Amino acid sequence: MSNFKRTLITSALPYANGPVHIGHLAGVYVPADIFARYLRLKGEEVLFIGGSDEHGVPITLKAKKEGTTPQAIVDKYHGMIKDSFEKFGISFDVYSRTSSKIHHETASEIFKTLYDKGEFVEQTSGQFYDEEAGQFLADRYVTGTCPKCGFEKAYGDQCESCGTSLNATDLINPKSVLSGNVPVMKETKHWYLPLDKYEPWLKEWILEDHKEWKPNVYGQCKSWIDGGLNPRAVTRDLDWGVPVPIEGAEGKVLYVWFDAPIGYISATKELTPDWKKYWKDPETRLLHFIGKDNIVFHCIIFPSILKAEGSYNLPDNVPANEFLNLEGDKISTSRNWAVWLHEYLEEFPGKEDVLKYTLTANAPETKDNDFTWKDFQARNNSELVAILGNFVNRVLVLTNKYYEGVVPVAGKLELRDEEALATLIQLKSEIEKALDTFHFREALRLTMEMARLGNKYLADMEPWIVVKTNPERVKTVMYICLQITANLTIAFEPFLPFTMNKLRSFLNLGKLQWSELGRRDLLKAGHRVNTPELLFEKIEDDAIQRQVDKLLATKKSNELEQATVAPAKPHIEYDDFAKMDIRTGTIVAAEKVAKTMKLLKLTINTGIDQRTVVSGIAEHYEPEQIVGQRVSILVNLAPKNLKGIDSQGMILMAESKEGKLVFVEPSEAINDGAEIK
Ligand code: B3M
Ligand code: ZN
Repeated sequence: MSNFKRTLITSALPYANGPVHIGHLAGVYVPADIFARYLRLKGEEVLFIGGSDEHGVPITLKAKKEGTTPQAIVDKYHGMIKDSFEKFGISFDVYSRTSSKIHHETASEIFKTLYDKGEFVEQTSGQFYDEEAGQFLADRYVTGTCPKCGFEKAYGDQCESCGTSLNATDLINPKSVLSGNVPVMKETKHWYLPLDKYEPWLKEWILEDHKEWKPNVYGQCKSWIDGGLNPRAVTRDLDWGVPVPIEGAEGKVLYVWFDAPIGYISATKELTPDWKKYWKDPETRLLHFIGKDNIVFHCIIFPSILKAEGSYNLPDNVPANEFLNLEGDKISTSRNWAVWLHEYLEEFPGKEDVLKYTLTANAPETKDNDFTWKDFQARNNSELVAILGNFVNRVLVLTNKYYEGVVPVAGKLELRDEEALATLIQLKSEIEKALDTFHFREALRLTMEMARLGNKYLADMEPWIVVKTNPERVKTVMYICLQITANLTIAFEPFLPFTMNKLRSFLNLGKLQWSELGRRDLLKAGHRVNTPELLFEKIEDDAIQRQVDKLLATKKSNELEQATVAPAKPHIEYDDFAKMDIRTGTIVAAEKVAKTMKLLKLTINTGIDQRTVVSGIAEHYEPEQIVGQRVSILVNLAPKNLKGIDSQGMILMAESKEGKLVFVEPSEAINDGAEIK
């Protein structure tokens, strides 16, 4: 970290309108936590900042939907998110929230400074307004058809189907979410940050000076900048948020993306009176851990705000991740397609580190990745249990068995011993290199190599055999194994903190520093270790099946919900309708049509006559089941020959949500032959 004295790590502030899921964890919190723990282990000065993002339209909409206040919504989810992060072991130095007083003050102050410096452009423009609700319709308060892809439920700020970012006025057939009415246009004044003005500076600062940023981050920035930047409104007509702190702005609040990143500053203020050191001393390195959908806000908009303000540090790096999918499908809160952290913690108690491990081993660092329960099970059973757990367990069991738990004195080292110890040092430098450049997957893989090395060394040395002929040699072997084990407590500490705590207690060892990694004397001869328990438990098939079943049930219920009513067909004239002769009737006989799956031959009493109709309902009804069934029948449909049978008409069927065809049944009071008109 060359020129820096300390590091300030921020992690995206999750919206407090729902719980946190594995996508959030893999994208942001797990890597940020690993990095924070790593730096602490190195003895560096570091702060790790988190908090809830409690403003924005999704929160007000959720409150409306649940018939409560936005404050009640954020109180509920902030508490829930904070609690599950804590139990999961995300080691924030502070977890704050943007509805706090200190945040309102900080955000207002920064807005005011920019306003006073004349950094904003004031502009009056037409915005959608709901006359019935008496309210301007910001962002997600308007839905309509996406002009790009035709998706009918696009929001006023974005189409979730094709990802295009939109203005409400771009939508086709816009509708107010509040009343369902077509909104009207009304003039309103807002303040804009003229991003175009920052373009030359951004070009230099990012495209020239930060070529080392991850390709996905750099690439997104480049395409935004190359596409040309436009002034961006930083205020909204809304009654939930930080009030715009100037006269003539009543009923307006700061745009959530103006205030949310300032939340990092407020949280630091909440934590320490020394906050300026972390934000204004150029010797502090600022890092933003985020997901890819937040790149533009953290790399372009927030830095422009800070630049305009003038006294803050800019991020040195923004190691954003791509997205994690779940069992091949995009994670979605609204479709409940997610593994929720609070549920995981309840269903897999004591297995926090297993999830961290899986999410890191499979982290979406360079491309979107998939989480599957099968992979989760395999990572646990064939890596954590079979490699790390197995090695540690064998070493401790043998130490107890041969030496009553006392670390033996090593004899002269052989080449194999020296090689193993040298590999530790080699791996250490590779792990450091990976961690320093935010390659957490690779860092974890290399760390696991250390455990593999121990496993292999132990298997090759076969102390359980050698002990019979050369017990002196076994002392050396076990000494080396114990040193490798002690080294693992350091190397795995950033990744598996709960487990390493446990391992240290088995070893009777305090927490060591990163600088001690690679040493061959972490456990001195004569030191006593404890009898071990298992470090990891096998995860059985039924536990995995329960999770898979849970997702299947979600999928099923989504499908049912999504089977929406088909849209109305275009208008027809009455005369078109009047041409149809639809009657009430009764099925008097039914039989299968030979050599077909779908067709039944029905004899129907239409009141006019008895006639034959071939109908495609054989997959839904057995013939004997429907004799006597009342039906509606179109009697003047031109006859048609189907499989050699003359079909004279068509019975009307309706399709249920589940896809079953059901009869359109006239009421009992009506005789066969009545006209339906
Ligand atoms: N709450 C968006 C998100 O959760 C937003 C992040 C704010 S970071 C300052 O994706
Ligand atoms: Zn679209």
